[in-house]
Amino acid sequence: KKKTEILDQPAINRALTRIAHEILEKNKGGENLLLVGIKTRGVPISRRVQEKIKQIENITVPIGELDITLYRDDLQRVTENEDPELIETNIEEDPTGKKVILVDDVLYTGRTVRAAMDAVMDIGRPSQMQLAVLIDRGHRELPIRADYVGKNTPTSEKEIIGVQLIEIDDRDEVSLYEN
Ligand code: 3GP
Ligand code: 5GP
Ligand code: MG
Repeated sequence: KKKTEILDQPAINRALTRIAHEILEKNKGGENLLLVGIKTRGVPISRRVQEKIKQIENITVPIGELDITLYRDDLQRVTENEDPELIETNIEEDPTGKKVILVDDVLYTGRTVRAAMDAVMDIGRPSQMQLAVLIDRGHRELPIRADYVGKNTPTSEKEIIGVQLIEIDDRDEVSLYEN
């Protein structure tokens, strides 16, 4: 397995700082936002963005979590006939009237994000939804795109992006793995 590093720790940090600024710019400040992290690694990413928004504008944006499990347990796509499934929702803030920003580590087919949008809309009616991802690896199967992207990383379908975050793993690193 060949490995190529895409983002190191400072690069991840800079990308998330930029995304925080872009969120504040696009939404003319941090009012009326709700960050929703998609488990597992979307959650620490959403917390980091929340912290950066706090540092920039001194506003604490509320945060929630969705657990959307993909394609059972192997990492290869078994999706041909299965979609990601909502396991658990933990969103204390009512999304109604808010601009909900979904946060995930990797955007691929878009099916996870579609499930996340459904889950949020089952709880309330956001005035708008936006999407922030650390990596967009292409291969969309739905008309979904991210509003905020850490890095666009075109991949083949056989390649896999490894995302490691210090909150979960032993370090911050994003790498491309090819067989
Ligand atoms: P995450 O929950 O932190 O996002 O899907 C479970 C985990 O497997 C994900 O972690 C993700 O990082 C990892 N993963 C790596 N490659 C793939 C892939 O191609 N598809 C899916 N669904 N997950 C992948
Ligand atoms: P999608 O539903 O868009 O196909 O896939 C998005 C979800 O699958 C993300 O939450 C992400 O965790 C996972 N995923 C898809 N491809 C990759 C990948 O190459 N690397 C990692 N780390 N996760 C991936
Ligand atoms: Mg993920």
